Amino acid sequence: MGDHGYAAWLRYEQVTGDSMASYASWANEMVLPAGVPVDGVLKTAVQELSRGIRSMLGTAPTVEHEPSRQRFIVLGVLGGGSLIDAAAGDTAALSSEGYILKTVHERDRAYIVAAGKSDKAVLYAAFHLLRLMQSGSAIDQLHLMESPTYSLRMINHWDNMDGSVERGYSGRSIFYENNNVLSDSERIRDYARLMASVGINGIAINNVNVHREETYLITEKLLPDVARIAEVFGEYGIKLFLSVNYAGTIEIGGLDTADPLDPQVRTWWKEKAAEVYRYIPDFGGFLVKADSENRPGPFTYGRDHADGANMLAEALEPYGGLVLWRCFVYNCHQDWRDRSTDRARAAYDHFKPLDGRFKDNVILQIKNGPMDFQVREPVSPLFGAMEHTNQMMEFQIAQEYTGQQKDVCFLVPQWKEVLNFDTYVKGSGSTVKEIAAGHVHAYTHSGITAVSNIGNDENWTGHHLAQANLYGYGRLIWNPELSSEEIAGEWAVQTFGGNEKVRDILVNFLLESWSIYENYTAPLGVGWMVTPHYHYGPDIDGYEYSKWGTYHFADHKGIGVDRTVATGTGYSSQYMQANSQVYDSLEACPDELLLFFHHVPYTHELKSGKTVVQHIYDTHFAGVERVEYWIGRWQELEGLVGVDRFRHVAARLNKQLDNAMAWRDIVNTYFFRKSGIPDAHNRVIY
Ligand code: GCW
Repeated sequence: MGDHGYAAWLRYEQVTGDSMASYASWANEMVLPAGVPVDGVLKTAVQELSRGIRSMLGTAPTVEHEPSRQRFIVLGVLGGGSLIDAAAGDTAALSSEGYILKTVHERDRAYIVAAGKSDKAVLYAAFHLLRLMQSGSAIDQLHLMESPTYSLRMINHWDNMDGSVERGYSGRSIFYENNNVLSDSERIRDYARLMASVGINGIAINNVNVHREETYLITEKLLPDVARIAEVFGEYGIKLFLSVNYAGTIEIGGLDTADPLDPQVRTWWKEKAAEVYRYIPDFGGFLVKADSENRPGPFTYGRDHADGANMLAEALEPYGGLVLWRCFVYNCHQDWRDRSTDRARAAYDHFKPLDGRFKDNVILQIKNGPMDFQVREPVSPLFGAMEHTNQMMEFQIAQEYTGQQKDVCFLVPQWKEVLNFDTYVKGSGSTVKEIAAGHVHAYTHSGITAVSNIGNDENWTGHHLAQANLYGYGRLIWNPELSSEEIAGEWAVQTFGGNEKVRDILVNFLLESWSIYENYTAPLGVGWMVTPHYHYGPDIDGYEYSKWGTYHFADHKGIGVDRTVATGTGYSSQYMQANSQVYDSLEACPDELLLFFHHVPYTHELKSGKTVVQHIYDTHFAGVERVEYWIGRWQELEGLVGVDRFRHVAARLNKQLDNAMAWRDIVNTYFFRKSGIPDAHNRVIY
């Protein structure tokens, strides 16, 4: 089974060579402080550590209260026993999910302490120790202290109860089938393990588009099943969240309104919250898509988003529950003839004026870009712009617009660019990374979430290499200082073994893959040249005359969206001055975002010295060439990676090549026909 990728990065293959003897010397015995009940997440930590060690070394450690050997591992909660406390030192800086990993050498014995501030932290410590062993790192001089940077580290599933997954590219849902909840599925436990191993602590298990059947998830009809999933998640330190239907009162509550100020509506939600917490005492909260893409919301009643969110927040407040209120709100019935409406402006225009009006247990969930998870977008100007309102970032691990897990596109470098973006909302250093951590504004809750890329395909993510995005997302939001290269390297070694050549090829391919994908698809930040609805292959004008607010305005002279203050939609003014003046200026605007902010002639010269149209030709030829190059490099791995995974990736790379060629030829031909300007290098354009 392992060879088909089910184990993902938790393969725990037999360790050989020098490390084997060293690891075995420590891992024969696990000491747990006496008098501490080993249940819940702590029990999971013990089980996971034993399981990993057994798999890597052949025997599981014995579990003792008193050490009987000269070398051993101590596992437990800080403050929970003399061995731990003697080793711990000053741990005041650790958060409640933080831990230490420390090797202690005494005169006649030595031991590794894996200890955390809470049971959950102990589980994270156990997974960290296993990760070190799985990647062949030395463990005899450990001196590590770790706390996650973000308190909410979430995943959102767009799974429907009929078993389909909206924007899913890896099979069907692991949570539902035929409108039933698959509450007894082992696979859900295996998924929880994978997620806990990279520090995920909250998962919303149903699509933000809540249809009829899913509306019942918060009722007694389905809560017993949902509670069973919550229990499994709970054993791995993960809180369960549900997406709710804003119009629940009408659809299943027997009321004729969803007005957030209506007392009956408020009472209904309070009753629902009470019911949910009766079944799931540590329930995380509600995720809400309201007044967005035809979903119901408070606008119908002349109310605003603060009214809607606060009504739900009031219901969850007594239990410590959260409302994750999405800001993906825009006019999806726009007339393309109307040049005054700019979808990119919408989130900021809707939400910024509401700053300070949301309750403390509401968090606004904001997509990383102002449009919608394109291969390249600027960072949403709403992020950080509301000093008195909790916010969290929403990424998309699912590769909706980035190759749909047929093409390789490692997104960690993209997410890092977003996190490192300086918003200047409180002067320089106000990066997205710091805002999401609650370090810039004093948020009561904040963090990062992302749309999942998994399904019931045996390898979880469709493409084996798409597992790197899932792994990388978790690692990055635990510690955003990790480099893309470190993350890719960790993943490659754990997933494909320690062979250096395999690691190098995987890491270098992953690191280049986003730029390759960008090269052969929509140029210079303009986005949206995809097949409508499906969002995979090229269709340059597919969204050009549609209602979705997604236009590139290409004509025979030029292309791009004028979002400047002087002559365009003024979107650029939503940024702080340090950024808006850069974006607003044709000279200063970075090349990769040029067409997002400016409409320019094809002959406009980029910073690179090329004209726009020549850049389009060059990048599209280059993109295809690099796919061909990596197909060749992958072939070098035959015999070095398992045959099934080797073939699977090889087959997907061939599909990627077809896709890249289709993009190259259609994009190049389109712009050649529009502009009449030939390629400076006379390559084939149709
Ligand atoms: O990008 C769009 C997707 C929709 C999705 C929506 C959203 C869940 O194409 O499928 O709906 O974003 O984020 O709400």
